[in-house]
Amino acid sequence: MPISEKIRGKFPKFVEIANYSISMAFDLDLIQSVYQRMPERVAAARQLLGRPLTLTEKILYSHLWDNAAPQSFGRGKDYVDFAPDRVAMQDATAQMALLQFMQAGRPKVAVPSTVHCDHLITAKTGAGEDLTKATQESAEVYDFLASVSNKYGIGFWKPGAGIIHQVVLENYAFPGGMMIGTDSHTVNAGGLGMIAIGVGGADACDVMAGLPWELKWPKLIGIKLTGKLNGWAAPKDVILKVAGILTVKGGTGAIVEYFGEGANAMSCTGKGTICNMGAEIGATTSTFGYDDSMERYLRATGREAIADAANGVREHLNADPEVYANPSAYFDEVIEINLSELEPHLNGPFTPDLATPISKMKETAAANGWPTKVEVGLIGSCTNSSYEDISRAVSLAKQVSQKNLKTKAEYMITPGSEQVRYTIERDGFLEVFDQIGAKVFANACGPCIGMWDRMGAEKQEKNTIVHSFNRNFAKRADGNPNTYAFVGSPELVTALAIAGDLTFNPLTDTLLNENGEAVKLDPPSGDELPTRGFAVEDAGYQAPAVDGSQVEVKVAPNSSRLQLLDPFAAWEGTDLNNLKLLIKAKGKCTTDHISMAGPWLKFRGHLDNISNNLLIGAINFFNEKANEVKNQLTGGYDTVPGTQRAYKAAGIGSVVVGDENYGEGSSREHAAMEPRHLGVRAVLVKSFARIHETNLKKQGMLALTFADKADYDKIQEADTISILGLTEFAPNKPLQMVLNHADGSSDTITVNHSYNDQQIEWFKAGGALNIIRKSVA
Ligand code: MIC
Ligand code: SF4
Repeated sequence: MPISEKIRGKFPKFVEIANYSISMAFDLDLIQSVYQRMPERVAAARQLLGRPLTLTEKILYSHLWDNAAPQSFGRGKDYVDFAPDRVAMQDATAQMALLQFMQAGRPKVAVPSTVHCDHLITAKTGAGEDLTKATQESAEVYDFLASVSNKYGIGFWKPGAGIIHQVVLENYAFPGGMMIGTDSHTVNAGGLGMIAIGVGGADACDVMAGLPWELKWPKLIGIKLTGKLNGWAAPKDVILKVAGILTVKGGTGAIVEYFGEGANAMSCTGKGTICNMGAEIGATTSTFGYDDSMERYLRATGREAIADAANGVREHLNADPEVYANPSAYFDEVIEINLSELEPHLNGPFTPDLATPISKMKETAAANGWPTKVEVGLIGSCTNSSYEDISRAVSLAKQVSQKNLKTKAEYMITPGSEQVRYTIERDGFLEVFDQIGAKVFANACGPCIGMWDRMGAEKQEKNTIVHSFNRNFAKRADGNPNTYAFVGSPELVTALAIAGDLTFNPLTDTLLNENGEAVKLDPPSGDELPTRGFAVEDAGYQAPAVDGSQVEVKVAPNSSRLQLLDPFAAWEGTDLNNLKLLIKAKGKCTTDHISMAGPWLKFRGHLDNISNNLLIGAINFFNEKANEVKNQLTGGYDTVPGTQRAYKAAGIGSVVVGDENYGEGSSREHAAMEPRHLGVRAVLVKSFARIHETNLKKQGMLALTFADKADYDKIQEADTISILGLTEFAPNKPLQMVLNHADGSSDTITVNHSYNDQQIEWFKAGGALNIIRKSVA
């Protein structure tokens, strides 16, 4: 079998096959029209504000929904309507987004949109077999997505074609554009100078239905990169360092704009890596100004016409020079990083912002008792699978035989797209990886999203892995809570896999080779872009029907994977009384805790079935256990979904209480729809992550925050709760919550919200979709 077939497998055939070649640029007309209107809009905004503009402001002002009324918007205050240029969805979130879109009653999507099948492929034996298995297992879901795409004019990327963000960067992202995507790492397209933002499916549904998209006008963080990356330092280390500085909450409500000589000296795909992982600091998105690296990347990926068009408006695709000269006058916060001095970092375990420079790993790991034997090194994912990343990793893999070394850890690769995979195979890189015993998985998320059938993971042994992905929350990759996952650049991950040791510092340390000699690894080197150009035989794209009106979308009524949606009930028009506390979650509660991925991904199109994972990862404050809460009806303890289903059956609503940055992580709206479906009425926390807060609002839930964070301590295990003030629910007007404790005492606390008038309408209607549905009917 040729290596490519072993590695890639065959693309399954769907409804209709259209040819795709890499010399084709999608949506050139759209891009040209964005560029055409940009100079005028930028000039108008500059005049309005009476000062030079950042790049972010230029892109935002060029994409206002009703351009007639630009104002000086309050950063972090004003909600503003935008008209994004396009929408991207991945299979795990597209199912819910499209189930909602089908209810909107529109014949076709209003803006160019795509679906990418990447999240549902389990990595086990290798790409070929894994892909075949996934297409069998998820045939129903893929058929659904393919036929909905075909019907509504959505471009469809088949399983195995690649990971959404890599495919978007290669095909759709363009400097100065604005897009939204149903995945938090949509921000990856900032590497090509876009404002690209992760959203829940309901937001995508609005934009595809031709409605405006709302965002709070962001604060702006400027990051000036001086110097030049060299030696072992990689673009990944920039964002690992930034995450260490800003933490998982530091970017909340902000757009991060990178600039400086260091930015210009970096590859476009490296910029993509930095923007991608900006999701891990909670940033709304990150972006870079248009430069030569982006032009080179556009040309290399067959988009010469877009590069030419962008060159025509180059000045508008960067901030005004005054901004770069005096950034602190224009950004709310400015951080400066000297790339010449940047050290490789490893972030983790269990959180992406715990940054340790590699030179400090020995002492830090010892002080914390982290296991230092590296069991597996994994490279790739949407974050780090560019040609440059792979070629630099290969330069290290080659040294294994050259220096008579032996790779100590297992080593795995998930290429980001078929185009990258095909090209790296052609250039002999896969063969080099093969020689060090690497396993090449399908062009898909795989281990990054817990779709990793890792042998022995069920034994839950304490162990360490290193990867070049972006998230490392507990259990994320292999379901084992005792896997310590560290995030690093593909180069460092490769070096650590060769060494088998987390504390190996390739800058200073040596390895003992098979002859017993101490050898040093040479620093990585590689090509930014393939010198022979990219190539691909079949990229895995399928264009939609020109007229999809006759296409039928089938959902079997007894399916366990797909379920058509019923509208949620509207608000009853009164205050809410007699609500039970479902859980008071302690500490970190990410979307992985609220609606776990991995084995649950298969239910992403079936709301009732996936609701059985509601909050099963959250830690109950009162007993420090996961998935064990007091059922106030029986007085006993039960699982979270079990308890909530009992409340639902009894017609009793409930409240979920959480800590800081609740809902951090993914864009998955299941984390909001599940509690809504099961009858939770309010989520009360110390603070929210942006996408999750919006998702809750969209689904007609109450997303509330403690006016006084110390009131978290007043919540008791068997509380019965009332929410007062809803009949006068208004922007900036807090609500009251009465906590009736089991001992007969009570506390009344003030709770804040960030609902604007429109969002209050969503709440009243029982969800935003009920409003769109009404406007169509
Ligand atoms: C992730 O990285 O967590 C995911 C899986 O890509 C999610 C989307 C999802 O939950 O489906 C994301 O980041 O939004
Ligand atoms: Fe897929 Fe991981 Fe990227 Fe999310 S972060 S899109 S799971 S590769």
